[in-house]
Amino acid sequence: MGLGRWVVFAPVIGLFASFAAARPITPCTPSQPELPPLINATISALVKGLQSKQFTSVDLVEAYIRRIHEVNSALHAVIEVNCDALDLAAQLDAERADGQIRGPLHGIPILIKNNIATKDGMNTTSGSYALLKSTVPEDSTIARKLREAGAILLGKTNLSQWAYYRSSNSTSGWSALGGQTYGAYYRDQDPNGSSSGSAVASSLGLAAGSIGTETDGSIVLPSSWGNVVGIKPTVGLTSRSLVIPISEHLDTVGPISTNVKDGAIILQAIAGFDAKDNYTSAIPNHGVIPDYVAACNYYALAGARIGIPRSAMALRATQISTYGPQVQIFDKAVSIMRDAGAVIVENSDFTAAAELLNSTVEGLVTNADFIVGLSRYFNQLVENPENVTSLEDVRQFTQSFGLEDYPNRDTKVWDDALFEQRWNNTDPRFWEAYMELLYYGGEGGLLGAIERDNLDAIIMPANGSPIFAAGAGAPVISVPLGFYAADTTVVKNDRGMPFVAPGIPFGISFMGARFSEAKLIGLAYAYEQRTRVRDRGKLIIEPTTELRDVLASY
Ligand SMILES: *[C@@H]1O[C@H](CO)[C@@H](O)[C@H](O)[C@H]1NC(C)=O
Ligand SMILES: *[C@@H]1O[C@H](CO)[C@@H](O)[C@H](O)[C@H]1NC(C)=O
Ligand SMILES: *[C@@H]1O[C@H](CO)[C@@H](O)[C@H](O)[C@H]1NC(C)=O
Ligand SMILES: *[C@@H]1O[C@H](CO)[C@@H](O)[C@H](O)[C@H]1NC(C)=O
Ligand SMILES: *[C@@H]1O[C@H](CO)[C@@H](O)[C@H](O)[C@H]1NC(C)=O
Ligand SMILES: *[C@@H]1O[C@H](CO)[C@@H](O)[C@H](O)[C@H]1NC(C)=O
Ligand SMILES: *[C@@H]1O[C@H](CO)[C@@H](O)[C@H](O)[C@H]1NC(C)=O
Ligand SMILES: *[C@@H]1O[C@H](CO)[C@@H](O)[C@H](O)[C@H]1NC(C)=O
Ligand SMILES: CC(=O)N[C@H]1CO[C@H](CO)[C@@H](O)[C@@H]1O
Repeated sequence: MGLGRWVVFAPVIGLFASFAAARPITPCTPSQPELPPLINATISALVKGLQSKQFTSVDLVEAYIRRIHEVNSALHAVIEVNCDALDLAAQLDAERADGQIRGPLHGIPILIKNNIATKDGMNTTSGSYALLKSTVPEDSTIARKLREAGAILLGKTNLSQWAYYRSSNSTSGWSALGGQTYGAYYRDQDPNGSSSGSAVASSLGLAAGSIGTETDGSIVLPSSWGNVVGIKPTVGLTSRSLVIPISEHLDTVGPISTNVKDGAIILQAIAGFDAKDNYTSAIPNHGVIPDYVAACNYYALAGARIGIPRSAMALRATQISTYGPQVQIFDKAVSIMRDAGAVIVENSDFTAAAELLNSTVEGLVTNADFIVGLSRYFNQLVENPENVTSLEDVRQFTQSFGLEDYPNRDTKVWDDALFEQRWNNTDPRFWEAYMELLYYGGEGGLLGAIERDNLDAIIMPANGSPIFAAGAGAPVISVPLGFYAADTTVVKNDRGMPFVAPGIPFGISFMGARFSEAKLIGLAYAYEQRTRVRDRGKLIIEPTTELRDVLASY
């Protein structure tokens, strides 16, 4: 293929480029475009390379699989590589050669979280042996839409088991089937979670992007810890059909990517009405999805009204280690936004923030939903080797199956739901709790502040932000903000994994009204393009395989 020629010429072009820089002359051979480095290759750069036949989707899959194998024994970000990925890539390459393009992700490899079901050779387990080799009747809607857009489902990412809805003393990013995921910015780094593997995979360019799920923080927080962009969409913008649930009232599915525009491209592909998830009937404008890619506007901050919930941040400062350094860098980001024309509204506060942070209603709602939603998921299985049909069954299995690491990792979340709370979302008490939660996220919180101060968005450090959007099902985008300084004291979790340490990243959250993703994407993009914080991250482990290595091996 023509690509071999490129490999031979590469060093020559390199020399020529430095010569040309010193003395501008017209090159006598047309210069080959550079191959995109996979650590931060944008989807548009990859599409361009595929279109110009610089490389194929088979090459891309090959390169990403090699990258996964380079780091996975250390980081456990990927739980399963799709053994069909190369065949799927060859198929998509053939279609491209025939001029058939399925959609904007044609031939682009994407990793998805292991609680999102696929009907193929891969498992969907939420990291538990209870669901190993279980099968579903069809693809989840998210998987189907990705395939329809042309994406190659490259594999499944590791996660906090059951999306961190099992244990009071486990760790983020641990699952019985996938082991412990680590972050790539510090030795044994706590990746936060629960979409830990998806975030670490995007940190390291193990695919062109990934998919996570969030109930309260599971996209935003691992993205913050991973120096990547996480989009937590409005509950109802993306279908949860055949996604292993926590809570139908809070769960949502969204992209994790190296940059905002790629998140927009992926969100565009997965958003939309789905008859199998009636929350998607809340999508405004008769279900027409805005153009999120066009929303990526460098000037989006000009004239935008952006609120800062200082009193909620002050409450968080009393709860979160080293919030102070995050706020210092946050305040610099605020100046950058002001310089870009944003109208900053200080003290745009969540009036019931203290009550929310002190309340247990969110847990009551999610427990009640979990019991019912989990059974509904199990009932849809075609094959269910362990015959689990209820939370009681899973608890029984988990406590008796050695590799589930019980009691070292307890089942307190389930014990509380089943034996303390003892009611589910069919109980009248559910509505009382849910209405209280809606108040905390609505009038008493994020939505109230947006309404009162006529805001386009609220911003705050990403760490500690998700709870303010969770109850109302509101969207959040986390973008890289900064890194802990070299003299930062290391803080470890109960199992010795550092979550605060020199070089560990943290993000900034853009939070908005329900279905305001297009607006948030614009603001996040304008901020990202002015700061490019991700480029300053210092990985301690990084895969080295590049497209040129794959091309050279033919
Ligand atoms: C699931 O994982 C098991 C064990 O790794 C494997 O044998 C099986 O092929 C995988 N896929 C399905 C759909 O069970
Ligand atoms: C949505 O679907 C659920 C489960 O299928 C059903 O119980 C509920 O009544 C539906 N809600 C609406 C508003 O259609
Ligand atoms: C927090 O909750 C406890 C127990 O419900 C209550 O006693 C206390 O007053 C609450 N504090 C705030 C700040 O709401
Ligand atoms: C939910 O609670 C009702 C009332 O107690 C009960 O009949 C039903 O079986 C419960 N649903 C599940 C899935 O446990
Ligand atoms: C699950 O149920 C099937 C059919 O009843 C049975 O053959 C199988 O042994 C059961 N599996 C377990 C692990 O109990
Ligand atoms: C986790 O909690 C369980 C139940 O309290 C306890 O038996 C176990 O020792 C705890 N694990 C650790 C590592 O503390
Ligand atoms: C993730 O980070 C948040 C801080 O924003 C912290 O409260 C939480 O404990 C972390 N979660 C885990 C499971 O590490
Ligand atoms: C990729 O990272 C390099 C090094 O940090 C940076 O110079 C370049 O602009 C980045 N490219 C993209 C597309 O983000
Ligand atoms: C694809 C892959 O590397 N999977 C690994 C995930 O983690 C488990 C447990 O550590 C390994 O056994 C798998 O091989």
